[in-house]
Amino acid sequence: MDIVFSEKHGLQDGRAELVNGELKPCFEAPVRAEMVRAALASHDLGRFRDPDPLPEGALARIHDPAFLAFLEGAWDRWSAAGRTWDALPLNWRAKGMRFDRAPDSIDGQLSHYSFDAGTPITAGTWAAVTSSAAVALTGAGLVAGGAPVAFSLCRPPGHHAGTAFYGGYCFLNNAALAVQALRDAGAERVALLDVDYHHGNGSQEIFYGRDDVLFVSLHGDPMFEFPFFLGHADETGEGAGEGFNLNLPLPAGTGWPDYRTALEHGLARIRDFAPDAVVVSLGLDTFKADPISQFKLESESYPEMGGLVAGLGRPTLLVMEGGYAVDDLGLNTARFVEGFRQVV
Ligand code: OKP
Ligand code: ZN
Repeated sequence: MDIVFSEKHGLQDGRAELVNGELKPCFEAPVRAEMVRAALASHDLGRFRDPDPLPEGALARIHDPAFLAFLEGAWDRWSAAGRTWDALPLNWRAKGMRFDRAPDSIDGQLSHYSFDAGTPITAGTWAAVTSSAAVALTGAGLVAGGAPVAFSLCRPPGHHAGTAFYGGYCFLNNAALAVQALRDAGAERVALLDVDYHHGNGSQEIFYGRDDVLFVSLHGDPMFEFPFFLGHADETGEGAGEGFNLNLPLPAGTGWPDYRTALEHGLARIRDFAPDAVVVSLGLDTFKADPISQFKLESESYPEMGGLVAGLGRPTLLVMEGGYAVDDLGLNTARFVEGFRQVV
């Protein structure tokens, strides 16, 4: 198995996010990817390779050009305004305020394009997120070229980023870019299975009206968990996409037996869809010791999860998303991959 990885992930190293009303060190830190890299290497789970350069126009297959231009220029505009800390937004719209035009100022645009205060833009953000996207697209190319499985060790993660918004530690939607690249390479139907603890609201928004991409997500119920405003079971798709979005929200405290039941339900829907390829948004923040999450999966759950996903028997790209219990993140990721590879 090829493992695509870039050192450039380290260029995203935000100082702080708002947690319980205090500015705290970012959970989404470079050490995460280093732990995963070390564990995949020590378990001998594949060959590491660098990403290919981003193809011209690849990001615009998913993201709005004005949003991309904003992300690319945001740090320079912020620092030109004399700010030295990370760029964070300070306010958002409520009902009755306008969505139909973007403000001109950097502060206004940070608010316009974001949905949380946990996703700092730094001097290295654009380089890191474009590198993370390249990691995903290179993995998609490997799977499109016939690999049964590939691992894109993306960081920063991507599943909260939408067509024209960032948030939840995500800027560009790596998994969605990979799905689109597989479609563009000839796959007629692609399933996107999101097992990160948080609902992949960006992925859902991107594919909500489409019947060529099935989105299936298991996550903490948005009644209690971030991102709060999307991820309910009654969101089933719209227009041509009706029936091609499956949300499986689960209660706080969910352990492996109930998780497995829900996963088997999601996998049955994917089998029924008969995709030519599968992309997995692989978050390991369902782990019992995750500091920001409330599921109770054990390390031993992950080989079984990997095996169940591999049982789909489709070419599969594994795309790294969340997981913040850094001491266990590498091992849990390696265990998922080991379980997967016992089947494939
Ligand atoms: C990104 B991914 C913690 C607040 C957390 C953002 C969570 C983003 C998770 N007190 N807010 O889905 O792992
Ligand atoms: Zn998550």
